[in-house]
Amino acid sequence: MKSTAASAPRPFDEEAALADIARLMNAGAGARAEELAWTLVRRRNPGQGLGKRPRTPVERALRGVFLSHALLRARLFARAAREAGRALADDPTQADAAMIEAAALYQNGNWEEAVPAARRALALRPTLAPTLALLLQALLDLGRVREAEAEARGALARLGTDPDVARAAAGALVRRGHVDEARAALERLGSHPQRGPEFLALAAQALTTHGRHGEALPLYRVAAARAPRLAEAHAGLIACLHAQGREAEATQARERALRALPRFSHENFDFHVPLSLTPCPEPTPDEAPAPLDPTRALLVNGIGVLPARPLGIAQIKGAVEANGAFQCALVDLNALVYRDFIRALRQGETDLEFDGRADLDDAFARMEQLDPLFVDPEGYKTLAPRLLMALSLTGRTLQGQFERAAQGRGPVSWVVEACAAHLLAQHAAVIGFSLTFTDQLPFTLQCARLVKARRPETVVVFGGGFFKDSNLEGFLAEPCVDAVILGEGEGAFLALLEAHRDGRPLSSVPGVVRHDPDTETITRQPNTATVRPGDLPFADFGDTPADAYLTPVPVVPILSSRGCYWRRCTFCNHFASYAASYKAAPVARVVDELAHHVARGIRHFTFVDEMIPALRLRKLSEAILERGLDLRFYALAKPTADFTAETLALMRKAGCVCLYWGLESGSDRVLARMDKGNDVAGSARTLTLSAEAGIRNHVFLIVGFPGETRTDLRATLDFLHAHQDSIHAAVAGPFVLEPGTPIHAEPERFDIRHVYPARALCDSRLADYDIDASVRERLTQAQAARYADILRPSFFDTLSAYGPCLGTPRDHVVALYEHGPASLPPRAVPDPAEVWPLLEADMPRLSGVPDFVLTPRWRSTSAPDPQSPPACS
Ligand code: B12
Ligand code: SF4
Repeated sequence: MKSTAASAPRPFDEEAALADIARLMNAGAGARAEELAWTLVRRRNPGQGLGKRPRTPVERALRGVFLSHALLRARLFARAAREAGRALADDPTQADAAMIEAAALYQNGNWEEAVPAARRALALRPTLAPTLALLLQALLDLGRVREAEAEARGALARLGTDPDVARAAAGALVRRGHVDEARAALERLGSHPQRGPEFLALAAQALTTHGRHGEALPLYRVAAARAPRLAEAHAGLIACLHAQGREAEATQARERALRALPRFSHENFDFHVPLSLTPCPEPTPDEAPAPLDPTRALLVNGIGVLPARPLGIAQIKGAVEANGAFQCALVDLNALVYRDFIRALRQGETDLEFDGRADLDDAFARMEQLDPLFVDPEGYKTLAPRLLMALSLTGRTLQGQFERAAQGRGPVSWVVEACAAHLLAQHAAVIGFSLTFTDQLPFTLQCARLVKARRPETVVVFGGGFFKDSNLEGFLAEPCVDAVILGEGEGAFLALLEAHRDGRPLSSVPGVVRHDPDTETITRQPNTATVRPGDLPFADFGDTPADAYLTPVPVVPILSSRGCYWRRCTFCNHFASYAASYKAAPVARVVDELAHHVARGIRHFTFVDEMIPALRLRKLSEAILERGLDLRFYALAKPTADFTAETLALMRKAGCVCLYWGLESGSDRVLARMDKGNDVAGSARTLTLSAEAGIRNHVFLIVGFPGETRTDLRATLDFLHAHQDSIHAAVAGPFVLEPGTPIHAEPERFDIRHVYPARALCDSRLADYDIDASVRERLTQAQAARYADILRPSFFDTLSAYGPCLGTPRDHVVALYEHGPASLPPRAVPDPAEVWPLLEADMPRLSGVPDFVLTPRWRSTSAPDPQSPPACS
């Protein structure tokens, strides 16, 4: 008998075929790709009499849809857009091709061109909700807000009963602050037979963007009652109850959610923590709110992932208050909220229970007391992961909430609500939000929106290293943004406060970039208020909470120079921060600042200059010693040959316990391509001398620099192994292609065949790239990421006697190296030959810092829930 299994035709795999088409196109086998695409067309359209080849322009256009779709999925955006454009030339009525063209243009960063393409697609098929969403996003990101609003309103008027269209249009109106309009459009769909509850939850979410949690609550209640498995409704309900301080009810709501969705708490982590922020008293309807004080400003550091003393705003506070006319308070919300979360976790003050809470509390207590176990390498290896667990639990909880809200998938968190109330309670006329890290963006924007919604007369300004002069239009057009200040803030922020006090337009202030809503244009003032580091008042950390930075001793960052003296490394854009200049404060002035902090009880410092050259470190050390200051510090440096034994000995004597060296690679070929300015032999000499002087050497390394081969990588491992006695930790990560770097400007010079640009709000995202793989040994971007992941735990981390967590937070290093043992215990650094085969092994992604699988348990309540409506399905 014939086996039916053997004869049964294999099911056609469309997904695989699309991937094959992209691969063939990429390999230059266009004719075969076209054949395969035509096969797909024929399979999708049986019985239509389609021949072996497309015969008419309409048929060619159909084939073009599959070709361009395959390219879009393979992230070959420019080619996808071209292919879709060709299909449209063959058949101008081909809506799918128009949709793909718009998506590809948008993804490729061609936002301006994506707009007419999306309009063309929508003219062909008005119900293309993803294309409408893309059109609105592109218009908003380009700052063309009036057009965006008109498109959204037009779509609602024409197709407001189409759930997907309504969702896209209402999302744009929410972003523009038209909350009531969006709510009305969404609530209208609340009676939709299947998706009604989803729309009630969306209407509620819109209300929370303006802090109207009280009004959102009943909508969430109805949504959760009608659709008990709708996680967004439960999450929203809990967040609103938290925002109103109704903790017992929030606990009951969570219990209901958990009954309906057993994995609810894993995916919507939200536990309540008593925050020590000042609440802002709600004015009664007939009571006028207290007037804002025009001589008072706040400088706010938004919530991100790791508390560290915010130097930028401390510098601005020092400079503004030295002027005498204004009071400028620092509010490090990141530190304050982390501190409250961690305290609550340690003391069990939350409704969350998890294994190892006692160990966690013990680890923090030992850190705070500089316990011998904490500074001992073996002890640190046990305690640090517990500290990190608290950080990770807090960070993931908060970021998860902020990101869900940013993506329109959840309510604005009660934490944002509490932070905004804390800021408003201070009645400052101007609030300056600082952004250093990308991960601060979701929180900062949500918080600023709430502030502006409650007190529209507050001037809300943004600044910080995150902002570049590109893709700013959409951010500036946000209703909550009065201005962005680009570049150094000391002089510019003071000038802005003066302009506001004197009633002058903000657009006249140096460094200010603004969106004019009437003309929809951007006005820019060059930042002429730049500063000479030597003339600046000292950074003022007076308002920062002493106990919130997770270090056993207070550690203060110092910036002795701005920019980089070298400015040549081809992978780097740091030097662009200060208009590509290098400004160094006189050594005496830097030591004055150190002495100023020492007089206030600080002995531990981190020099956060991009790089300090050897001669300057020598002079700084001499001056510290002359002044008789007893301190400890680390700094960043380049392992050049001018670090002599004498210089390094002086540095050690002056308190330098650790240097972070930009070693980058153990291959001279790679170092030359980086234009690093030093070679492997010279680096080895410098590291040896530094270790002999008693300084601990931490090296930064890049895995997969474009054009780096496996041989080069192996040379790096061999170098580290051979010099392990003088290397005390290695911080290694895969190469990232950053806009603004020489490699990004000239990729082909670095064997990069194709860059996939990505444009994002305010900033360019890191770009993906393809390496020219004509040399087989070259590492691709994916290999670099994988190799870095494998080598971190198996090799790089073994160089640290304190284990993989050393450096998170990095400020630990100065205290550990001061109080830890004078000689470190031996480490087991494996022979590179042993770890090399791991690179080929088929293993899951690994991470050096342990990841925590949390098994939260919630305390339950037996109290009845008076507000709960009867559940119905
Ligand atoms: C010191 C530093 C750190 C410190 C802490 C910094 C801090 N304050 O929190 C430590 C060591 C902890 C650190 C860690 C990391 N860092 Co770091 N770090 C820096 C560094 C070298 C200097 C920052 C600094 O203090 N500069 C000095 C101050 C005076 O300048 P400033 O902050 O820009 O402030 C001035 C202006 O911007 C402006 N300004 C600032 N705020 C405001 C507000 C208003 C209203 C106004 C008007 C003006 C204004 O005025 C200020 C004075 O002139 C920068 C590189 C750089 N050149 O910026 C990278 C940098 C910020 N770090 C970076 C990264 C990637 C990291 C890490 C993720 C690295 C890693 N893989 O572990 C970690 C994680 C940190 C985290 N997410 O929590 C990236 C950030 C990229 C991004 N967009 O997110 C940077 C830009 C370096 C880079 N190009 O790669 N970092
Ligand atoms: S990597 Fe360091 S030394 Fe090189 S240009 Fe950048 S900041 Fe300067």
